[in-house]
Amino acid sequence: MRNHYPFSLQALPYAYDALSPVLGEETLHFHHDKHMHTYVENLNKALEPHTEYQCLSLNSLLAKLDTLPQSAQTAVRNNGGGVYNHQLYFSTLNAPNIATKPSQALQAAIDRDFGSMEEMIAQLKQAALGRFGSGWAYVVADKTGSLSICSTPNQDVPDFTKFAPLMTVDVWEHAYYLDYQNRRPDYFDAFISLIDWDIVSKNYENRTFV
Ligand code: MN3
Repeated sequence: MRNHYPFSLQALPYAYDALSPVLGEETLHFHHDKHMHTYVENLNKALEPHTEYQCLSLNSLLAKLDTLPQSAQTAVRNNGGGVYNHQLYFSTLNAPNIATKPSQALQAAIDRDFGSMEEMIAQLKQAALGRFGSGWAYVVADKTGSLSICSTPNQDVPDFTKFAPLMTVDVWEHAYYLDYQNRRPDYFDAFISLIDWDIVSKNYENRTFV
């Protein structure tokens, strides 16, 4: 999709029932067609009066929030972050338990920085469950290729000048309430079975910074 204003809603790369029963069709319709769509529309509204910022990529806008006109900063932070986070989230999912695994390079980094895949997932889960209220937990890579876990509140994003997110988990209740109600741990455990490690590996290989 076009990576500057006017932003458009990127279609899901799979059918609405593809992630069932882990994430049901109704969840995907609400989450993508309503929640994510609203972030796209409100990001465009926030940028509409600011023509000099309309050529910037989403990552640049989010990394340089403090250079934007003050009246647009909060709206771009919340809605631009909403667009970025949901694009990453939906793009790394695939049908439950498809046979993918990390590339050699990513697996080597996981082993070096966490000891094992199980430990990386355990630390991601801890960050996801420890996030009070709404937010996100990520696996990120820095410029040297080192991996770490981080978490943000609301629709904030990691610092793109230092970190390239490889995958993320949405812990807003709208991501799981229809399927898991208040059971965030059950959602997390099932969510992990949807991760397409081929795509996460490509995100590692192609990591970019602002
Ligand atoms: Mn969401």
